[in-house]
Amino acid sequence: MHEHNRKKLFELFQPSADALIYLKGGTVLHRYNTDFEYSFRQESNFMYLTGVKEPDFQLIMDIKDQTWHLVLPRRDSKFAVWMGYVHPPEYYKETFGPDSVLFEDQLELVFSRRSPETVYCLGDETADVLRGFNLTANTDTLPEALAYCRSIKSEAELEHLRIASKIAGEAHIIAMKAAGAAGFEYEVKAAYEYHTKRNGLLHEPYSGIFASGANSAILHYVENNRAIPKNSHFLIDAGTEVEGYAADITRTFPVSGRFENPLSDLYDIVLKAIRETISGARPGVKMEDLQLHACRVILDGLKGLGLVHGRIEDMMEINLFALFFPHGLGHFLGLDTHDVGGYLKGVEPIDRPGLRFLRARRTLEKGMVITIEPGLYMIPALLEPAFKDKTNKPFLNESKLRKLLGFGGIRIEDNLVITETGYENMTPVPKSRERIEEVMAG
Ligand SMILES: [Mn+2]
Repeated sequence: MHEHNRKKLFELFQPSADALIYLKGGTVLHRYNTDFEYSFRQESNFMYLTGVKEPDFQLIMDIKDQTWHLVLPRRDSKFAVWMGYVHPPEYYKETFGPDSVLFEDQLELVFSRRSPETVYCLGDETADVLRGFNLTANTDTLPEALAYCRSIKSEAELEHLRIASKIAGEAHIIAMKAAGAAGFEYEVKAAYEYHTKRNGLLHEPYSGIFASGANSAILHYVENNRAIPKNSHFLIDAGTEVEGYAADITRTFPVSGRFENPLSDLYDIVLKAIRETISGARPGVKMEDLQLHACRVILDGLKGLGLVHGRIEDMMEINLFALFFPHGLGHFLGLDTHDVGGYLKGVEPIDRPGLRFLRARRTLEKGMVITIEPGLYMIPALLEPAFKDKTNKPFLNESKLRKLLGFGGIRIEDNLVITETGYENMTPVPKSRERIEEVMAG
């Protein structure tokens, strides 16, 4: 897989150009200035090109002769005492198959002997290191080249993404079932993580959201520490990571296991929005058009419930949807949860409420992996000012909406691979009310 990835990157450069690619892998992070270490997770570009999961490695790819070289940290016996191992260079040569391995203190020698015209790197920090060696560093090309490579997934990458989605999906079902007997949100999180971690998946691709009741309308609620109100509903937005590749799934369900109003009616609106946008996903379609469609479905649904009134087109015109669905419809998914490549160079976010948070403004192509995640929220911080705003006010049924101010929100999120003719949905968690009730009933 990583050999394929390196080849893909090499192919973007003029062969035989007198140039190198130079990347630094991740280092261990500490909590403030203490010796507490966060568990190490490799930097995604480095992971993509090497598969090395240890800190303090570096990579040189030589465009001239299409070779690659792994740069090892110099580790002493003290490291072996504290960390339990010091592998010999041969271990890395055999495991990862580079054309050569060298130690970091040999880097200067290698650079001066090779003395290329250009070295492509990712950022200013690395560029400074290179300039220290009297080399010409280029920071413009490589980020874009890697984003281009990473935005279309290979079959091997898709396999990891499928497994991540499968296990995260199982964890969602387990957590749903645990919610009924749980007193606090973190108990549901613990049930979720018990499943991912016992499958050996020790990294979270993002801080999961385990939100009950009104907290489900807090878009980045990560405290996950409040008591679950009786008869409330619950929103779980959580994934897992397989060989660095992420799943990112959201489900919303009643804690009791039985859908009742107002949850049922509002839920069906979001369900319709996700079903219709998913079925519209195929090569040639723009993410922003899918989002606009979801916005229409949501407004139409709210109108059906008498929560808003007027012509849908007029509501679209004033972006009324963004009061209820203020975030983007989805994003690329891969080694990062919000994966690279969502915007091509020169493309800016749409300057429109809601849509400006769309993280992938691309025309879909085969091999892209995206999330689709429409939501519907009752957010007092948005609705209170809207009740007083002369543009929004005429469309809102204030008395009905006021009754829902403490309701919270609903989001449903699946992970899709774009295929030749449409999509493959990797997310194996039920979405319909009936199926969720069945699953929760055991
Ligand atoms: Mn997401």
